Amino acid sequence: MLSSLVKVLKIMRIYLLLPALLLSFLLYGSDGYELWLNYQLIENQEIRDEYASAFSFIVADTDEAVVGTAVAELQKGFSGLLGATVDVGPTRGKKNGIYLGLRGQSARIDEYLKLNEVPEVGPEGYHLAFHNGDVLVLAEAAKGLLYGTFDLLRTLQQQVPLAALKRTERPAYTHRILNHWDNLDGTVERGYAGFSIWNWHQLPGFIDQRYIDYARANASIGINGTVVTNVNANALVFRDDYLDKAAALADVFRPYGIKLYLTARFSSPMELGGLATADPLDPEVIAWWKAKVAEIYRRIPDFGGFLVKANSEGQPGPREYGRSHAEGANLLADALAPHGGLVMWRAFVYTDKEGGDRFKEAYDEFTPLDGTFRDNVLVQIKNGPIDFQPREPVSPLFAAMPQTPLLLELQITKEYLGQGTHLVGLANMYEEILETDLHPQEDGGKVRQLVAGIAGVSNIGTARNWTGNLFGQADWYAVGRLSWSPELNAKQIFKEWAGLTFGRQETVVNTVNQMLTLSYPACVNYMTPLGLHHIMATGHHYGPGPWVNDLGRADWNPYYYHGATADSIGFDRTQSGNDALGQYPPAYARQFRDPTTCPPEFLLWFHRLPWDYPLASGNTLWRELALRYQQGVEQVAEIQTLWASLEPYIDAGRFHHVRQHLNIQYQEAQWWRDACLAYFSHASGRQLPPGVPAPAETLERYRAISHPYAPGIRPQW
Ligand code: GCW
Repeated sequence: MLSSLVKVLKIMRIYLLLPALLLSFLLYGSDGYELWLNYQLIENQEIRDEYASAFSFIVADTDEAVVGTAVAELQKGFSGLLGATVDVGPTRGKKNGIYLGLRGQSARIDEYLKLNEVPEVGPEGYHLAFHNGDVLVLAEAAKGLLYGTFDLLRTLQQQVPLAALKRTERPAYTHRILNHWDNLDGTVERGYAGFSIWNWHQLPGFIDQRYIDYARANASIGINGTVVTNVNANALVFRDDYLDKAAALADVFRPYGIKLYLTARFSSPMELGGLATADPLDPEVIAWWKAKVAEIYRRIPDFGGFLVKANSEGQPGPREYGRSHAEGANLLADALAPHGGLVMWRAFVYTDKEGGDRFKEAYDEFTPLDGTFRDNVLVQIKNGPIDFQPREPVSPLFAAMPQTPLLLELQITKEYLGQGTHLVGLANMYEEILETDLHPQEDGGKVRQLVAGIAGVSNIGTARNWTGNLFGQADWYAVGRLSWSPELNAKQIFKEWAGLTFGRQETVVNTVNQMLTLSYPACVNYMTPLGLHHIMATGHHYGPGPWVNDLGRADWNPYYYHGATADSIGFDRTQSGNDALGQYPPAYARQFRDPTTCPPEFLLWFHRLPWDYPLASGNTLWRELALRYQQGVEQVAEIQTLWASLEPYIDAGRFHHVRQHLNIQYQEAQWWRDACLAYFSHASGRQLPPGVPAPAETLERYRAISHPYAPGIRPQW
C-alpha cells in the first residue's frame, strides 16, 4: 500500500517536472555551456520507465577516484534524463541496478562472464551489457569504467532500447590528446573563443569550475591527455610557483583520467637555469633537465611529459648546436624515461634561413632520423606538409618513419578556416586525412593505421559556450571520438553530435548533418578551390590575400604558392618542378603526377597549368576556378536556409547565435570570392564566366582592407 503510494507520488513528480523543464528550456534556451552533455529529460514515458526500472541503484566495486567520477556522472545523468535520483549501493526491495565492476573483482560481473565470452578490453576499454534486468559496465581497469559510463549515458541520451546493449569498446590509440596554444598571459595563439581558460595568475588557490567541466567534457569523448601551454613555449612554466599551478590543474584532471603535459622550451636551461648553453650533449644541460623533470614528478606523479616545437618559426632547438632533432628529443626523453614520461616532438619545422619549399622540409629533416629516437619519443606531424590549410594532401612523412611512433596533429581551432565565425565541420576533413591510403597496394597504409595517436589543437576559450562558434563544439567532439575510434565516418559523428546537442528529432539531426556535411567543401570552394593554398592575409591569416608578395622571405608570401601570371598558375611539385611528389610512396604519388589523373581538389598543389587548361569537367581551369568560388558562396546560402528551417526546433538563444554567425560567414564567403576573383582575373587578364557576379569592390579596395586586431595572432608577429 505504502509502496504503491510512493510509486504514484514518484510518477507525479516526474509529470510535474516535465512541463516545467520543457518550458524553462524553451524560454531561456541553452547557452551551449553544457556541450553535448545536456542530459535533457526524456520525454517518452515508456523509454523513461524502461530505463528507470533498470537503474534503481548503482553498485561500484572499486573505490578509485575515476570510478567516483563515473558514479557521480551517472547520478547527474539519471537526474537529468529520468528526473530521478538513483541510490548508490544495493538497495533493499529494488531489484535492478547498474553495476560498475572489474573482471575478477565483482561477483555480479563474474557471474555474467561465466555465461558470456568477453574479450580482453585492455587498460581503458570496457564492455556494456544488459543482463537479467541489470546494466553492467565491465572493465579490466578503473578507467574503462569511466569511459563505459560515458558511453552508457550517450546511449541513453540517444534513447536506445536497453535490450540492444551488448558491446565491447577499446580505444584504437593510447594517445588521445588536446594541445592548447595558450600563453601564460592568458592569450591564446590562433584562439577565437576568447582568452585562455587557465587562469595562471589565480592558480593554484582558485580552481575554476570550468577546469572540472573541461575535464569532464574531455573524458566523455575519450581524451586522456592535455598539453595546457603553447608550443611557442615559455620557460617560466618550469619555475617552482608555476609548477605548483600546473600541479593544481593535474589534480583536477586526474579523476577524469586525464594526464597533464607541458610544452618545453628548449632553451629553458639558459633562461631559467642560468646556464650558458642548451646544447643537448652538454653534461650540465643534461643534469638540469633531469633535475627539473624529477621536480615535476614530485608534484605531479602522473605527469604525461613534454610537447616540443624546436627550430621552427624562431623557437630554439638543438640545431643551433649542430645537433639533430633526435639528439634534442632524446635529451628530454632520457630525463623523462625513469618516470614513465613521453616526449612529443613536433615535425612542423622550417628553418629560419630561407630555403626551398616548406612542403619538403619536415620529410628531409626527419626521415634520416627514423629509428634513432628513444622509445618514449613520438614524432608529432601536422596532417599536411605546409600548415593546416583548408585542404592539404597528407604529409608524406606519415609513410616514411616506420620505426618511430607517430602522432597525427589535427587542427580543431580554425586558423585558415574561417576562425571564430565560419561553420566548417572539420570531421569531413579529418575523415579524408585518416582514410588516405599512402600504400594503396598493401594493407595497413591508411594514415589512421600509420599513427599511434591524435593530438588536436584546441579551439577552447573563455567563451560561455567554450568554442565561440557553437558548431565549433562539433570539431572538439569529433577529435575525441576519432581518437578513440578513427574509423568512424564524419556522418556518424555529425549525427551523434547533433542528437546530443540539439535533441534527437530526426529533422534536427538530419538537417544539422546536412549543414555540416556541406560546410567543408563550401569553405574550400570559397577560400582555396582546386588546390590553391596559403593565400590568406598576413599575420592573422584572416581573409584573403593572394596578392601579398612583399614579405621578407619568399615562402612567407601567398604569391609564392600560386605564382599567378598572365599565362599560368600553380606550384609544380612534379619531377619537372621540385619533385616534392617524390617524397610519397610511388604507388600513392602516381595519381598526382599527371594533371589528367590528379584529383581536381589537389591540382594546383602539384601542377602549374595554363589558365585555359581543359579539365575533365569540360571547363577550362580559369572557368572552373571562378565557378567553384561561386559555388562556395551558394553552398553557404544553402546552409543558411537549412538552419532557418530549424527555427521551430531550436531554442531561441542558440538559433539566433548560429544564425548571426552564418550571416557573417555568407558575407565573408562573398568577400573571399570577390577579392580572389578580382585578383586572379586581373592576373590572368580574363573575364568572369556567366553565373559569377562581378566583384562588389575594386581590387585596390580589397587589397586595402586591414584587420589589425583580428584575434588569435601571436603578439610578437
Ligand atoms: O600555423 C602556424 C601558426 C602559428 C603556430 C604554428 C605552429 C603555434 O600560424 O601560430 O604556432 O603554425 O603550429 O607551430
